[in-house]
Amino acid sequence: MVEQHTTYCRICEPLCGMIATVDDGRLVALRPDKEHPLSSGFACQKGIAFTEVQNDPDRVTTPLRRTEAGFEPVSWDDAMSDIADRLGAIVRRDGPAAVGCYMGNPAAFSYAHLMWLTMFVKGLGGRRGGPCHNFSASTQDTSSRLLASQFLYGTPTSVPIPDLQRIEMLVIVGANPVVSHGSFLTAPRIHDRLREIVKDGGRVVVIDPRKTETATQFEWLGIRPGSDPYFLLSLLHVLFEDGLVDRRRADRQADGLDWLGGLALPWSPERTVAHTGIEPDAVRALAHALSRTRRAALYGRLGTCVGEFGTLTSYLLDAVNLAAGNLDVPGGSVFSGLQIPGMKWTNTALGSALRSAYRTKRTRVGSFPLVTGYAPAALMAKEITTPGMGQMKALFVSAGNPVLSVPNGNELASAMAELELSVALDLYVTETTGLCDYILPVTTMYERDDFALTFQGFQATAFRQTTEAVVTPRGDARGEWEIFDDLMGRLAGHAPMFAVMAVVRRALRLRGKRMNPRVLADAIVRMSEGGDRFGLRKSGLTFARLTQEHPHGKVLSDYLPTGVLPSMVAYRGRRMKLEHDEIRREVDKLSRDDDADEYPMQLIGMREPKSENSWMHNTSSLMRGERRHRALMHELDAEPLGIRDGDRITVASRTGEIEVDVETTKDIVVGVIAIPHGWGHNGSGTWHLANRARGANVNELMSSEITDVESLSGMSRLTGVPVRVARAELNSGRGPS
Ligand SMILES: Nc1nc2c(c(=O)[nH]1)N[C@H]1C(S)=C(S)[C@@H](COP(=O)(O)OP(=O)(O)OC[C@H]3O[C@@H](n4cnc5c(=O)[nH]c(N)nc54)[C@H](O)[C@@H]3O)O[C@H]1N2
Ligand SMILES: Nc1nc2c(c(=O)[nH]1)N[C@H]1C(S)=C(S)[C@@H](COP(=O)(O)OP(=O)(O)OC[C@H]3O[C@@H](n4cnc5c(=O)[nH]c(N)nc54)[C@H](O)[C@@H]3O)O[C@H]1N2
Ligand code: SF4
Ligand SMILES: [Mo]
Repeated sequence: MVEQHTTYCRICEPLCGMIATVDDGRLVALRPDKEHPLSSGFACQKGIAFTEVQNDPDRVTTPLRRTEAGFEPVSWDDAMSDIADRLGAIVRRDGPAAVGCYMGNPAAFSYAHLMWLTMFVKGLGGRRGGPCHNFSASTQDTSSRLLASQFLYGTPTSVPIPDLQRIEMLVIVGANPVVSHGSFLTAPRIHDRLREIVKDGGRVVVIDPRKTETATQFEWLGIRPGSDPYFLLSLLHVLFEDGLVDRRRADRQADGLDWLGGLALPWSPERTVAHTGIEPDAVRALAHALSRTRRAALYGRLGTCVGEFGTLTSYLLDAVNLAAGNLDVPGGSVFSGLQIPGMKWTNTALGSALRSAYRTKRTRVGSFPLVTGYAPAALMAKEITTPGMGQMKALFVSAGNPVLSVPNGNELASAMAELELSVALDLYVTETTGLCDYILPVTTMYERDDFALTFQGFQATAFRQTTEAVVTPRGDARGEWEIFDDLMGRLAGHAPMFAVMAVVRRALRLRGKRMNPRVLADAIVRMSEGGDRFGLRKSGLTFARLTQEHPHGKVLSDYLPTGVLPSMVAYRGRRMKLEHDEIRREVDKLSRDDDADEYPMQLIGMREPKSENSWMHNTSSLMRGERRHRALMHELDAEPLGIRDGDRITVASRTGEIEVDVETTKDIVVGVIAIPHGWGHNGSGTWHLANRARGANVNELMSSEITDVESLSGMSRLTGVPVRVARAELNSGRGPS
């Protein structure tokens, strides 16, 4: 029997509406949902191609145990009891501090996964030797942004986004939404929305070292990688010097405005052009336009987060928005979110707890603070190999491929061999999961119900959608939350919280009920904007009512709220705090210069329309035409090195060296080379198409040295990395492969 189910895609952040065709319980096709109020008939090729992931013969659909002869299928009970026994023994012997978890990007799209994995990590607790090691993709992605918010607003959960509905001038710094479809900004059809800004007489300006797919369509200012703090300090300099700061408004919103002005004072555009490559006139014109345009905002994303000064850069983006009078005003940089009554107090309590944890808790290796509880994943290998109390002996990797996504993947791959227990929850045998003792098969997004909790704070239009599973799990696949729930039950003797949960679980079972994360997600929907407030509002929303009565989702209001800054600030007095010694110290570090002789070029990343980080290279419709991994460099850099379009090149950094094909172009700043991450399928995984395409792991060039990890947020440095480029044959004697 063929059925059509309304649902939504959870590969990336716009969460486009999808219609799933299910034939006899099997997903056979996906097509964009025309009735979705925001994506209205749009879905990208990755979203459509997910049918192939769902039915991929290479997908892991039964628990696998590694043996000397390779992986062998085992029953869930055998796998879970062995894992629980071995984990229990490690915890008894070395304490929870010998256990680590790494949560990868796809986990952010599943409320249940996120909640139960967090519970597992926190519940395991930390008596002897400190708490469980808690890693995630966020130290390759968002920690610097979140920490900047923690400094400015007192809580990492307050992250402003551009008000796309009303904006007239959008300055995009280090983001490529035409390819990424928007990040920390949930806005389906984002390309159309940017075009509309211009069609309505507005401007979109892109500040990027590469003339990206986004920059090509709008105005482009090429910038040298990693130099954004100079550029942003100069914008502030002009705003203050030229009297463009709306002081009455800014003083109402924030403390420390004079301190900020003092910070920016030395950094005139004439002084910073040598670092950024952006002409002083262009900086001045931009500062004036930002303050003059009533509805304008700066928006930064990955390129501003993963540089040497990620926290400072993110801080400065908001500081410019504030100084130019564009924060928390219609068409400016605004706050989205769930609008739960009393959120102000939750923010205050959470902010205070996280600030205190930031001050007091440090990692064992490198003594880094934790941002939203996460330690730097760049140090995962060293936490395994460094002896002493708290040395990591067991690792859980859930929805991640850190061998390809964190710095120095080779170091991590060899460190993993030293673990006593390693368990992966994944769809595939990958470069990382292939090294684990167990791979536990998990449900795909279409095999689970969902509510995109993580992304509610980034909705450019107040919007709510939930979905039920559209197919039953393939093979023996289980939801991640069920796996962690099972494990917590088996480990009830090892952690007080697990013991309490076991009692609750039993009590519920007696009443024929089950403890599950859906109850929590439902409560959030019910308490948030549009929710039924547990019966107070008769026609209000619940999780089930959303899926049944609004399967395409529901727009909750025409515009995002403004004038809400006081409730987003967790500091007493409810005003932003601009003055921070940490920020001052970062600015003081700026004048240091890199030694450019040996590694004269700078490496940046590049996302591709048909890749999703490391995990969609096994999907034939996305790999058509023998798609290859390739770097992009300027013709003017290539020529003197004897490099021509299509050549094989070596790229070397202080950390490592890779070989890759190159494409030459005029659309990149001279001195910069762009290489996509997520490639380097080396055969340790079993995805046959991905292995055939191979490519190189660009993260072999990234450093995991303590001194190269951003000291404030523990962020990996993934952009602006100094490298040396040469033609492969000339340099290594290895011919093209
Ligand atoms: N050089 C460089 N490195 C980067 C970046 C960069 O720009 N440049 N970007 C960084 C960023 S922003 C990110 S987010 C990280 C991503 O880093 P990771 O999250 O570590 O890696 P992914 O490649 O996203 O791998 C996701 C894994 O989850 C599996 N998976 C997919 N769906 C599910 C699911 O529903 N459940 C479970 N359990 N598993 C699932 C996939 O098979 C895959 O193995 O990479 C970072 N690394
Ligand atoms: N097709 C596709 N979409 C994706 C993903 C994917 O892998 N493929 N990944 C998803 C994930 S996990 C994320 S986090 C988002 C990321 O979403 P985005 O941030 O929008 O995407 P990126 O392509 O990483 O954009 C970063 C931009 O910063 C530029 N850049 C690099 N260094 C600097 C610098 O120092 N300064 C400035 N100003 N710019 C710099 C790069 O050239 C690039 O254009 O995309 C998501 N969407
Ligand atoms: S843009 Fe992202 S959410 Fe939309 S269909 Fe493509 S992968 Fe899915
Ligand atoms: Mo990401």
